[in-house]
Amino acid sequence: MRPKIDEWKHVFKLDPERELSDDALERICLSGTDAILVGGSSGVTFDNTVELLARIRRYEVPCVLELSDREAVVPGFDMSLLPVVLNARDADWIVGQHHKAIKEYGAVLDWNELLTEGYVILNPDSTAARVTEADTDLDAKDIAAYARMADRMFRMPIFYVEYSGTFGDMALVRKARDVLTQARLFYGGGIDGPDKARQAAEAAHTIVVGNVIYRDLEAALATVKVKQ
Ligand code: 1GP
Repeated sequence: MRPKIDEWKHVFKLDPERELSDDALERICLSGTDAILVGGSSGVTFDNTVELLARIRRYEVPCVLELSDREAVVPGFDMSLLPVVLNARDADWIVGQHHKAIKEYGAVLDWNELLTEGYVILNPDSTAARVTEADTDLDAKDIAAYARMADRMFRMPIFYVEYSGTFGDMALVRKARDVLTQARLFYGGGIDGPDKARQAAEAAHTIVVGNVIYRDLEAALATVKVKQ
C-alpha cells in the first residue's frame, strides 16, 4: 500500500553508505516513526541500497527511497521520491539527472509510486549544496517564492527545506509552510534531540532526522516522541 505522506509527522533518513548495527536499526524501525527514507548525497550505490532495504524489510515501517543517483534505482520500496533542487545552479539537479533516468527507465516506471520533492538547500557547507552548486544566499521571500513554485507552479506534493548538518531558521520555514496550499513541507537539518525536534515540528509539517542517528542513537530516538 502506498504510504500516506500527508500523515507523516516524523521520518528517519538512513544513509546506505553509513554503518548501522542490527540492534540500532531495529530500534529505529520500531521507534514509532512514520517512515524510513533511504538516501544520501554521496556514495549511494545499487548494492548498498538493496542491502539496507533488505534489512529494513524485516520490520513493518514504511520504507521509501529518495533517489538521487541513477545507479541506485532499486525496486521493492513502498514508494520513491525524486528530488528536484529548485535552487541548484547546476541544472543537472533540476532536470538533467531526471532526464537521463527517464530516458533509461521511463517506459517501465510506475508513476503511481513516484513523488517529486521540490528541494531548497540552505546550508552552504553541506555536501548536497556543494554537489548541486546551490544558491544558498536566500531570504525568507526567496524561499516563499520557491515554495509557491513547488506548490502552485509544479504541483509538487512535497516542498523540502534542507539544512542538512545544521539547524535552520524556523521563522523562515514557517513562512514557507504558510504559503503552501497542497504541498507538504518537509524540514531536515540539525535536529539533534527533542528540543530541536519540537521547534521544527511547530514550523514544518514533517520533520526529517538524519545524522544524529549515527552520532547519538538515544537522542535520535527521543525526537520521535515529539510528534504532534
Ligand atoms: C538530510 O534533511 C536530512 O538530508 C536530515 O538532516 O542529517 O542534519 O539530520 P540531518
